Amino acid sequence: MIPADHPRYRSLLARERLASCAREGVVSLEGLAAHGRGEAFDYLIGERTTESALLAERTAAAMLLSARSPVISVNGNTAALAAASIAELQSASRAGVEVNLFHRTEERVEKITRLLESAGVEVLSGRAEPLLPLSHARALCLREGIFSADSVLVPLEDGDRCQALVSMGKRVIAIDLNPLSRTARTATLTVVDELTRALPSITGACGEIDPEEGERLMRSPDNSYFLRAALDEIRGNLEHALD
Ligand code: PTJ
Repeated sequence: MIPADHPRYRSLLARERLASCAREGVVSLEGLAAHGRGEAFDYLIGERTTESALLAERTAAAMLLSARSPVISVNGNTAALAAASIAELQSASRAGVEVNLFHRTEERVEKITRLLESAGVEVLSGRAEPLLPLSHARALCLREGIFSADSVLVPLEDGDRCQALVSMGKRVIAIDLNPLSRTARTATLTVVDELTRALPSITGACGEIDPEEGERLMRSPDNSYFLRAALDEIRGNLEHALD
């Protein structure tokens, strides 16, 4: 039981949630390590949504709204931390939701699907086929889902798969606290923000953007602008860390 007045309450709650989902087999053990890396970068970024991340989130919303067939790719960590936010983003953006795992087992796909459905997500179903230009299970996805999508939102993606999606001509929106990761550098647009802050912000923007702003956002600065802005933010925070 985590005391609500603990200064790191939110962070401890997220850890407890991930640990319990790991025990249930929803989150992979590797997912716990990935979360730790995310926490470290969140510290450096100041555990808040920066101005440039906010612009990236509005741009992500514009990209989803203008997509012909947007899909949100959900892994274990995302389902554990943000199932309800995925449901809200799905209804605001009309995106399909596909469970797509790095450490894939059919049992985990099933458990994550059930968790998402209990939060109100409509999960794409069908037989996954090896359709991505990758070896092993990471190539698997749904023909009517990620394979046919023109835009894919990938929270916490692996760099290889992000690269594979981009090489297939898809617009890839990543959510990744590490602006130096291969995913962050490869994606069409990277939102450098924590998942549970980024998703509601993208959902909110979906409800606010009019077509004119949408078009303007689509001409937004390119991905390297957002990565540089995040690195500048981190540099500034480090310079003033002990002030
Ligand atoms: O559930 P599975 O089997 O699909 O596995 C998922 C993981 C996350 C294990 C898999 O995709 C993986 O190995 O990811 P990576 O390559 O470790 O990348 C995860 C990235 O997400 C890292 O750059 C972290 O900094 C970042 N990250 C971790 N937690 C968060 C985050 N970014 C935003 N919000 C977070 N909560």
